[in-house]
Amino acid sequence: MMTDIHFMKPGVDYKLCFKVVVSSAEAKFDDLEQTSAAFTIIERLFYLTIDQQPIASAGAVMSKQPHIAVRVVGDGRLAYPLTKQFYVTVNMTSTATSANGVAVMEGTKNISVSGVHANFTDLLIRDSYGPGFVLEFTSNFDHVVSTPSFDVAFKNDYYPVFNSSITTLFSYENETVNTVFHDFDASDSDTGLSGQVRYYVTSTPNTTCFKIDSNGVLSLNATLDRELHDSYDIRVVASDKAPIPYNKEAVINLKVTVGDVNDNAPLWNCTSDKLEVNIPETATAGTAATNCPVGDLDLNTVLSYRVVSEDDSDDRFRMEVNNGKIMVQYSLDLDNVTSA
Ligand SMILES: [Ca+2]
Ligand SMILES: [Ca+2]
Ligand SMILES: [Ca+2]
Ligand SMILES: [Ca+2]
Repeated sequence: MMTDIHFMKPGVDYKLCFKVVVSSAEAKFDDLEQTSAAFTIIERLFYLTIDQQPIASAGAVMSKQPHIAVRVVGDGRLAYPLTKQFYVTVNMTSTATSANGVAVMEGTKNISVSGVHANFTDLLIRDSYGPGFVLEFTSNFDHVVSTPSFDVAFKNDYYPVFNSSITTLFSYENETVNTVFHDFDASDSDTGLSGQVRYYVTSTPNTTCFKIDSNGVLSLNATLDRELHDSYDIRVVASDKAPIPYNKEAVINLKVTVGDVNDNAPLWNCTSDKLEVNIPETATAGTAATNCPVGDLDLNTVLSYRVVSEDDSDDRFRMEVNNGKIMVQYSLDLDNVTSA
């Protein structure tokens, strides 16, 4: 089976003649000859395809240059051999909404087809970035093909890098606003906006207690209250200044522990500041008349109790210093007072 026969010129009444040729003529092969029916060779029609789509960052030679191929209408095969010289010219259109200027394409925009390929090598788009770029390729025989709309990125090769790996911070509650926690520093190897770093901080639970300035100094923005939150998970982010979504970020996750300060007065666990109790006169000495302990929101609180004033001339009650219970000290039976 022959697989690579081709015809250089169109025409009619072509025939293919096949016969056996042997090195030493022998009469028995003389009649092994066959001629095909007449057929017509029509002119090949061509079209262009984009075999490599461009990938571009603004201001830099495209990291992937467009590669164009000439193919045959019908079976789509590469158009080997081309008998005429082909050229391909590229033009750009842009509807980029985030463009920061008028899009300009530079580089060699008209190249000759080598074999069946036109591979651009030095195209670059500058002064604009964002989605909505289209390249249109036209041959000198008016074949046209266009890329899908594509995105020109803002050139940004490197992520910011923090120079510290701190993971925990501590602060007592009630520290004054602007108290500094840490001075972060991050660097970025790009040039221009892509190499400049800004900082921001977020926290869980969400709070505005932390702030970070343009130099990376993390400090207190509002007073902490350990009784509200005793720790925070915070993210310190260094982002370069390339426009979103082309910016790159580095993150440090920190646990902030809030230390306790004795900033709460004890509170009776009662609903009012006046407590009335009824004690049967049969209550014996050592019975607790009340048990209304005190709570304190602060940590590790040691409480002591004392009576400030009393109307108990018979000394029938006493308060326990360590737990605040008011105990019956003598029998309340007025007819039979005995010592406890
Ligand atoms: Ca960068
Ligand atoms: Ca507090
Ligand atoms: Ca406290
Ligand atoms: Ca306290």
